[in-house]
Amino acid sequence: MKHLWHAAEDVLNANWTGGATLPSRRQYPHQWSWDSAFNSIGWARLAPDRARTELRSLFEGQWASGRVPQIIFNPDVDPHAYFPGPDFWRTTTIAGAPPTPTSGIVQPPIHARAALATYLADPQSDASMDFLRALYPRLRSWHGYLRQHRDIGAGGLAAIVHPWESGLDNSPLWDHVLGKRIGDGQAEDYIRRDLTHIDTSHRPTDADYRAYVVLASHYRDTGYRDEKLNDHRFIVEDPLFNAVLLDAELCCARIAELLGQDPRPHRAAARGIHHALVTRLWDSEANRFAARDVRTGALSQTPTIGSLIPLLDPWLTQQMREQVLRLAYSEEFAGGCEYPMPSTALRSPDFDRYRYWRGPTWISTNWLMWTAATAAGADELAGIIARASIELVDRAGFREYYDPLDGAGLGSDLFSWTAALTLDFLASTGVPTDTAAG
Ligand code: 9WN
Repeated sequence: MKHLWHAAEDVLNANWTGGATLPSRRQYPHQWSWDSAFNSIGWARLAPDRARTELRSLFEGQWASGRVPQIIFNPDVDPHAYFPGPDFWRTTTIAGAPPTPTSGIVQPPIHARAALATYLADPQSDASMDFLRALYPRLRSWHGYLRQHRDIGAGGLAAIVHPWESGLDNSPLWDHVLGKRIGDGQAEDYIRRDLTHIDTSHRPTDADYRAYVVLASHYRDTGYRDEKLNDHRFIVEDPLFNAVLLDAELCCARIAELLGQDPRPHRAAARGIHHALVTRLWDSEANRFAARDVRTGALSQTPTIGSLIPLLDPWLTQQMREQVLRLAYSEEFAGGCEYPMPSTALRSPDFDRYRYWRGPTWISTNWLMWTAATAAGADELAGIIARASIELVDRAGFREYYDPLDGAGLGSDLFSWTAALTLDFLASTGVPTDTAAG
């Protein structure tokens, strides 16, 4: 059996196109935004030049407004291999969008953290410094887009306007908003391509998928206009997205220092997000972070992995940090299953051990939670998460997600970010790679 490290390397190599890494060759044959960031964190451990190429190619798809799209379409792939494809989004007709077709929505801004990791993997080389210098203004404009154009609720947070923008697409967090505003709304004709290779019970229901299509086509038809509250049926301030943005600003502060530039605007931006996060998204009755429906101000009721990721915020009060950790260790998450961290609380009526983002454990959110726990000094939790992640991959291969109860692999296989982040877990935790069998 191959060693885990080499097996992960094989997955990344197999999904590498020469300029980017496909999340999975069959299910997701294009370049995805936050996948690219996670993948570059893995490439940084193997071949920093590929990590640089990955992030550079992603930012070639950036719009003039600073928007970094969720998908950069691969021109060599049949445009109907994935739905919604380039014909659906029609971005090349939008002023300021690149000539390469992209989607029109975004994903969580992990990129500054990925850029920093990429630089730090090879800090002595000119190529690495050139990379950082070239990417920094693009990162600034990306965060600027989110902070200015996406502060639709005018409270200092970046709102998402589609569940796919959360990265946790089918989370129960969105059920309430989708049900209320979309209901049985009519969608244009489409064929779901996401069920071709995956068990339907692991993917979103048809009703959820229809709601996604209704929302996306509406956003497209308004020309991807952001600011007007009434343009949107779905506007949510999500704790994971904003905690990641806060962290990204702090990473930019570090990047600015490395480049001899002023880090203070980034720290001030991070502070502002911190303030908004704790005043708008902390549910003081439930003692956890929640997503906020900007239209009504209502906070989401289901505890999810997103309730915990704001542990990334270094300025949380002691009381908030303790409450987050209590929930993380509880029977709802790490304390209630063999293979944490489940994406939805185990005792919630919304928990589904198989269905995408409604229960399964993902290596991407585990990596974020491990990063947050490590930064918060919660070493025991960080250790639990790292061990569970490595064990899952070791037992079930590089799957898209896993059953948190028995560790079975679900969704696509040979999945890139699972391989990439496994490399980072192995390298950071010092697990001997020659004993971890893959
Ligand atoms: C839509 C590529 C992406 C991830 C998302 C994950 C899934 C797409 C889909 O796959 O979403 O973006 O078709 O289901 O939810 O986080 O970036 O891996």
